[in-house]
Amino acid sequence: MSKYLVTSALPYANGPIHFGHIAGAYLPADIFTRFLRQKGEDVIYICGTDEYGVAITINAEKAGVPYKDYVDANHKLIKEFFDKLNIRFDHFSRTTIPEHAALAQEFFLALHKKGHIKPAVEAQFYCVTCGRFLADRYVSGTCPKCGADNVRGDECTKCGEWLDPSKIVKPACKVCGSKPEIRQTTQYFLDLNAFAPRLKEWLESKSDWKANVKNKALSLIEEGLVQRAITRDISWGVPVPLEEAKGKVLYVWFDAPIGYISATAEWARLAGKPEAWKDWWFDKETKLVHFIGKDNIIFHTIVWPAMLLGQDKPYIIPDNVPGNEFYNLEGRQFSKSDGWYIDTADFFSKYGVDALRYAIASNGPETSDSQFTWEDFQGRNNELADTLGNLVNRCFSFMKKNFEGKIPAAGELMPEDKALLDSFAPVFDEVGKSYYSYRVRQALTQTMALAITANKYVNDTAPWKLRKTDLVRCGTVLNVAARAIINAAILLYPVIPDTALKVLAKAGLAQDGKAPEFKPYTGLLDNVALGADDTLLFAKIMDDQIKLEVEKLKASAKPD
Ligand code: B3M
Ligand code: ZN
Repeated sequence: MSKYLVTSALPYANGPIHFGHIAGAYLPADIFTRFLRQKGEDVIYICGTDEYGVAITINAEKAGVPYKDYVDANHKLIKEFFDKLNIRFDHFSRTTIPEHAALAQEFFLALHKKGHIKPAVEAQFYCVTCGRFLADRYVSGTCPKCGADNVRGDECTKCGEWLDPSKIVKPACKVCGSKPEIRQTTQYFLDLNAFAPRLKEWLESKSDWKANVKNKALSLIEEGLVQRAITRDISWGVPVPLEEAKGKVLYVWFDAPIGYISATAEWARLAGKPEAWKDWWFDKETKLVHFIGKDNIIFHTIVWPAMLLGQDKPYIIPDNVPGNEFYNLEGRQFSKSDGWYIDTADFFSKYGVDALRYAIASNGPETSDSQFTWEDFQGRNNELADTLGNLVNRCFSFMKKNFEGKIPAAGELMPEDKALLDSFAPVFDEVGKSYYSYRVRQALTQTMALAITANKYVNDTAPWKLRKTDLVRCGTVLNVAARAIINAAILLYPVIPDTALKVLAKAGLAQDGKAPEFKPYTGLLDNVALGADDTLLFAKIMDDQIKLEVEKLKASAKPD
């Protein structure tokens, strides 16, 4: 048994999140942890909202709402969205809790004491009209690295580069639009280069990482790590814990990853074991796994590990950083302000959560960008309806009608029965390997192959014909089909948990909401009473419905 501490990138408490975020950092982590629980591994899944930073202050100011009220409302909104999607954290915290600030300051001081953080005078944009330094996103312009227009000051959304806000080309104040001037201010800089050899060795030892993540991290080290300011002249954030730095706060990307630890500490405290977080963060056996989108790679593979290595306490560093590519909507980035989005309340009033989880998981941006299209969603939903849904429905309703609501006992097994039964164990092996190596798409292809085979088995053996000619054989076939259904449900649990539990309950194997063990089900099922629930698992989605959705999207879109 292994010990896993799984996290997803802390979403900014800055408005609703969308399916693109879900596909990148949340659903893959939820699937992974659900699978680990099925395997009986020791696992906790930790997340929370990232509540500081200029992305937030700008929007709160625009809305005319105090920062704290703004993040409170968004924290709630985001938490509800995760609940709706069945993303099940052990704890969902926030970076504005007091223990977070204390820990972030401790991190800063440890690095400062060792000489890894030093003050320096920096040239920074200052807006004369607004009367303030333009930290991070208060300035926008052209990316000095890739040339993309209209990028924010601290990170290029196009190439993912961590930018020095004073290096932006054609700068403009985000608030008033005027051209800022350069002024001097003292900031504190983290010397990443001091960690480069250790980071390089660590990264090179990771043979099981995704190539995109590992290569990106190594190439950043190759290019040479520059010192970066980790403090800002704004009022919203964790105060820099130095007498001489009054009025400055930590840069959000310095405090945010510490949120993984403070959230674990809060989880432990709320569970009445305030020291228990150390069993995870100080234990060399813990596998720390950070699920993120590709725009966060530098922070999780360079900055954050360096911050951990620079502490006096025995913190672990990441075991893996499964970074995903981007997930778009019909060829463009999801964007509510551009009118290019899906109204989630409306979506869930019409379509099921599991159909969405399945659609995203089977087409997730694991190795390259992918996208939600209405047509793809229809296809995936209908695929579930036609394979799993159809199989479950026709077998169980047939048993209800003809076998007094019980799974008939199996008689003598024919070669085709044995072939199907013998296929379960190898499928569990393959699918298990896929889940362990973050290949959800592959896991689903392997699982659905079993469902397709089982459907074909039922078509070929035609129990509805056997009922009139050979009732014992008919019962045997249904019994074997029921075992296939149960095994498919167990395999699909990480991706479509509610449906999987519903199927098991229909088969008379209710789990009380618990994750079914990830191993081939070998029970004989003779005369097991089926569950009472007769509802269909998935409703098919018709073409005209999809046409309407696409028209609605196009109508709400602002020009590209
Ligand atoms: N909030 C950025 C983002 O949502 C940031 C992640 C923090 S993870 C420590 O993309
Ligand atoms: Zn201005």
